[in-house]
Amino acid sequence: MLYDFAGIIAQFNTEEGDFEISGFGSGHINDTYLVKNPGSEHPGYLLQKINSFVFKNIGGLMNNMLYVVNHLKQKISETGGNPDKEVLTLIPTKKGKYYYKDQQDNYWRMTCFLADTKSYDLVTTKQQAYQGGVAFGRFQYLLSDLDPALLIDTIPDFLNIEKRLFDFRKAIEGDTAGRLKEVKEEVDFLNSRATAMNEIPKLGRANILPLRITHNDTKFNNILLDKEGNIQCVIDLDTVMPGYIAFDFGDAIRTIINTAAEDEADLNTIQLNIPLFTEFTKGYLSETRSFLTEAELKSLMMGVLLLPYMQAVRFLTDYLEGDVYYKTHFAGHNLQRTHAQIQLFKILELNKTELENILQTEWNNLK
Ligand code: ADP
Ligand code: GN1
Ligand code: MG
Repeated sequence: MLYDFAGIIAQFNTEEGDFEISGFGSGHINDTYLVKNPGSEHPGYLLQKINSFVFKNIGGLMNNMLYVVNHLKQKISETGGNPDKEVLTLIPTKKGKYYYKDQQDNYWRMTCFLADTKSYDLVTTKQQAYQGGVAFGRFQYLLSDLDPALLIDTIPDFLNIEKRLFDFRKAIEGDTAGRLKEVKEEVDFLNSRATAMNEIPKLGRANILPLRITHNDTKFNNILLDKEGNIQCVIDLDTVMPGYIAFDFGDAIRTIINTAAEDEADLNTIQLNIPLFTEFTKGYLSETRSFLTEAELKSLMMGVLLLPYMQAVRFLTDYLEGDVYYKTHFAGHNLQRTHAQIQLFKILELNKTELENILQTEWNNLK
């Protein structure tokens, strides 16, 4: 679809210019564009069309984002960091809002483009894994004194596995795309693990795990590393809301420990890179040890199994519903993603004890 980019950009308080627009990034939800004025020293902007099928309350979402970036900027300034580089900067519209709704009901926002940074879909080095741990651990730490009650749930029950399984079962019953007959084996496998995956919500209800402000979408390409390969900025703040810290740990590990892509077709290439798990854990615990409880430490491994499992449930639900949620790039993409996540989950299950031991050792090393 073609948009009136010049008209959209003109709504925002940017520098003047004859901008060039190009598609950017590999996110599954929003449409992202780089907006650059070729004649200018200015690094440019990122323009995003926020997915309003996925996010039903965009005013509330942008309010959350403002609270979060303002809080992070203040904390980072206090500790001598550079808030312009280390935190996303929202560009206001000329009317003083942080998003613009066009005549076709598309919602747009702009942030400063962070030049000389890179996001990675696949993690290959120990430095990247360690920096990922520092990034998400520090993110939780810096937000630990922001009142969770200030934030709305931008997607209600987003990482609530009980609700995800409820939706999965509805999709199976509805079978609206007529695909259930192809995926009986996958459905049976996921159902066989459903009870075991309920630990985190149970511990939460029993007040054994505290609700904190978490990122909730910590796949590795949601951080930007600088030229030296160190963490610069955590991005993709649409899902920052109250959650359990094991969600962030588990979803980051999902993308870090896997030697293959999230949607890898050749299941034999999906293996665990355990040294990367150790590095991420070291970085993460170094930032969170001051507030993490024993119960939370124990919950981290639950998150490591839960997040790939939940991802498989979500991809298969979308496949059954006819690919309405995630961007797909070919027919059967959501099914291929499901297979890859189930495979990852199965190997994680087999290696559970070894990973638990690493977590405990790294925790003891820090004491
Ligand atoms: P999505 O929700 O679709 O994943 P993201 O907010 O993660 O959207 O942005 C998509 C990609 O754009 C990121 O993975 C990253 O590569 C890039 N990106 C996002 N924000 C910035 C920024 N401010 N500066 C540089 N690159 C960015
Ligand atoms: C989506 O937006 P993106 O691509 O960073 C999704 C995450 C999934 C992820 C799987 C709002 O993240 O929950 O874990 O795809 N975001 C939303 O790759 O649903
Ligand atoms: Mg993203």
